[in-house]
Amino acid sequence: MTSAAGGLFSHVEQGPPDPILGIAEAYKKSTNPKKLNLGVGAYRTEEGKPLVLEAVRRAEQAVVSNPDHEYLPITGIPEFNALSARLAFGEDSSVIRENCNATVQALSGTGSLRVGAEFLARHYPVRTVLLPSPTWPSHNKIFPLAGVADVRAYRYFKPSSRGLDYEGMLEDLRKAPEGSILLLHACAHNPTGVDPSLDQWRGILEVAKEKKFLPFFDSAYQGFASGDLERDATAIRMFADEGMEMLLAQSYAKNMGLYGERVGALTVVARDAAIAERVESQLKLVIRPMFSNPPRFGAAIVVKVLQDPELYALWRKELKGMADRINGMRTLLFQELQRAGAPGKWSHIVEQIGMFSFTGLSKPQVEYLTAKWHVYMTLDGRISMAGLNQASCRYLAEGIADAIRACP
Ligand code: PGU
Repeated sequence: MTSAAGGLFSHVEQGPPDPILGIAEAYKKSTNPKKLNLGVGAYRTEEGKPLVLEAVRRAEQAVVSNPDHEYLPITGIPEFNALSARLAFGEDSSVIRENCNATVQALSGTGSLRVGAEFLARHYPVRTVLLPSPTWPSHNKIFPLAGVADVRAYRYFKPSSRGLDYEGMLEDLRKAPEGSILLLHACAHNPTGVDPSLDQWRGILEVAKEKKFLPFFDSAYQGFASGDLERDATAIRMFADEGMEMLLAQSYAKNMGLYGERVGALTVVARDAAIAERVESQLKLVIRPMFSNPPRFGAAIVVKVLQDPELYALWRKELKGMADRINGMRTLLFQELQRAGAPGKWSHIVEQIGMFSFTGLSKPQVEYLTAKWHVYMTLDGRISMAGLNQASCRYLAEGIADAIRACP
């Protein structure tokens, strides 16, 4: 078990780089002045800088001027939880009116998913989770590590049309075990940028009801997809209005730009308020030995922004501004790809929604782009649209055209 020469950990092998965060590390190491970081999904301004939203900046000042470093309760700031649930389900949702939700603060989207998955492993009898193919890579790790061991993929993306494989999806869902946990991206599907239409969501809801699935919504981009918070919550609200029990993981990383503050919420929607209260008591038992209680700074900022009508209005405006800039980059990249004569059809770039474009580039083409053009992106061909600006769209389009010709 141990090697005398190397010590107790000499058998430990080098782990692989993370498929997303590893790209950021590689980008940092590059010394080429032309390097372009399109890996991680983090908003950048036209100048390529991270953005602290003005609404967040003002809220932050208010938080700082009234310091409080006490422990939070295990479930976090109560107002944060109430406001987060209202943001997702809507003011007059029956879930909110009837207190059917147990909402707890957790460590951004990832931590919320993890707490939810562990709760399910303890209290939900079915250990099968259905994930879209492809999906955000961490989904594949979070569920089994939390004890939901049977991870299965359902068809989602159709390479030939670069759109939703709706028929394939429904076929796979109908074949899945009854009662499975069904993971759905609430909007702005990562990495494909392909969301179901309203009618398709209705179809998915019907199958979910037929098969008694437990939907688990991952909402990491509310407001980022369309620029409209309500619109981006359509699927969640449609399912909730049908009286579905479900889970929801919310992240404020992107829509408030609070990436590193790790602010998020997990909601379990139960049949009634009494059950929700018992669920909350069990969520505490998951959280307490995991991280005891969540951090307060970022969540205090979110409370201020959501509570203060002026800051809330400003936030909505800034959110729309970010979504609009991303959409502007879609149009521009599409035009530049045509100008550069990049082989193939590129309309999917403008049709996809949210933070990412799933370009359709192959792994060798991506590797070529990184090696020759210093463009850093995930190997599945995903690019973060927010990493682009007027000048880099042209550079990227020329690089893509070159990569496709070099590695057909
Ligand atoms: N769910 C989805 C669908 C996501 O895309 C992300 C972030 C998360 C959850 C988790 O975000 P939190 O930061 O934990 O709130 N995905 C980004 C960010 C980098 C990463 O992989 O964590 C991305 O680039 O895919």
